Amino acid sequence: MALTFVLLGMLSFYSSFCQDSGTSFFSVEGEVLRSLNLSVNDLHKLKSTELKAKDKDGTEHNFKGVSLSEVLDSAGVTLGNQLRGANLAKYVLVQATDGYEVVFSLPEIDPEFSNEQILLAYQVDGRALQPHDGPFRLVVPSDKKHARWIRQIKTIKVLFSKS
Ligand SMILES: Nc1nc2c(c(=O)[nH]1)N[C@H]1C(S)=C(S)[C@@H](COP(=O)(O)O)O[C@H]1N2
Ligand SMILES: [Mo]
Repeated sequence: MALTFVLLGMLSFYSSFCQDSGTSFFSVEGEVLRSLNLSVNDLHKLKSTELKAKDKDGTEHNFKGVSLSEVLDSAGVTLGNQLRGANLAKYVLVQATDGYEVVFSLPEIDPEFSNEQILLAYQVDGRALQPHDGPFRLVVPSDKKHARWIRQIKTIKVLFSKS
């Protein structure tokens, strides 16, 4: 009996750990040098970042992922010394599977402009994000509201604003 519980526990841990780690992708596209399709396994190859932040209920969690600037950098987005002139009119549209969308400007993502951390998280408290939240979600600790903590990220588009 006890063994059954232990085995079931191990199985559920294993499946949550492995869940979608290589089969779910989000894309980075638009004004990029290289369009990317990234899985959790691909993110493991980029520099990881961990930070503590409070969720909407005020509970602190340890989030692990890759900073959004690193992800955009790997697609060749104009950050750093390229973020000037006309490139300052680009914005980042993040889209989720449920149709939810949020935008960021490039300067608020770029560490040369801003000290704010925007994390593309794939783990919370040492576990893969659950389907309701993940596999990929933004964590934006500097926002006082959680509306841009977009869950179930499907696409990240870099676009030129046109007026
Ligand atoms: N994909 C997606 N992400 C989303 C939302 C949504 O409707 N869809 N709602 C946002 C809003 S308004 C808030 S307040 C937070 C809520 O985070 P929670 O689900 O962890 O409480 O998620 C944000 N991320
Ligand atoms: Mo919200």
